[in-house]
Amino acid sequence: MIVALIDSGLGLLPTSAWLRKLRPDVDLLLQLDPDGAPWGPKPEQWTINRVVETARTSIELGAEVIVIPCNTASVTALEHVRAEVGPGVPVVGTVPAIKPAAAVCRSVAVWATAATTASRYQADLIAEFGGDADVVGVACHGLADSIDRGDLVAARESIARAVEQTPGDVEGVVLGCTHYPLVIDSIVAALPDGVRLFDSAQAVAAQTIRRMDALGRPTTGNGAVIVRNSGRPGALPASAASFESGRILGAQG
Ligand code: DGN
Repeated sequence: MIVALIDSGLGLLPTSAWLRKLRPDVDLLLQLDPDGAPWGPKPEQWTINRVVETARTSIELGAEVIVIPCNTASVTALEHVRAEVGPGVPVVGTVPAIKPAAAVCRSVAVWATAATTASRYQADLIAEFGGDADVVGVACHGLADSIDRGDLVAARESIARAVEQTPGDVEGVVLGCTHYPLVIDSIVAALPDGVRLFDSAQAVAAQTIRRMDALGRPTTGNGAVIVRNSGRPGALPASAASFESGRILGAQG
């Protein structure tokens, strides 16, 4: 079974690594978009068109399950993708892990792209799952883009600006953009000791497995990884190797 993962860039790696760990033989189609990235600052309709088109191509290439391991694309385009592919193809989205963070922390900052931070979807998540916690959104301008470019210096500057906007008494930071776990060491180093981090990659991978199994078809494959950069067959960008992602890429095998 081929599972397609759609993101602007390297943000799909943490989720693909978990999928690979949980189901070593599943075939993964990684759809990256270097021509269109970053998606965070793009107009909503542009992102909807891009993600729907990529989902359509993924199915033409044999994907039976679509995963959108990207918060920006999920909060913007998830329902449009579901409408496009119909009920026979499971579409698994990603949203910031506000619920688990607010369950155990009194003060939570949600780091994400400008699009996710400004979205109605995130506001609704905070209203529904924020409970008694103080939950604030912090837009991390340029961080996903720096990660895709392999520019760790610029990434650390973005992280420093995010820390400045984060309340001093914060107990939990939600990594509400799937690129951010790729610079987890820099994020941990920039935050006060003891701040807990939350991200969605493992939960999204587990939900994907449930949806695969529910199809009732064989899920075994060859453990292949097929990379397409803006629709062109290709390799993972060289920057994938240059980040604090050794554990993540290592898990991917
Ligand atoms: N990885 C995407 C997310 O989770 O929002 C960010 C995409 C981008 O290009 N900014």
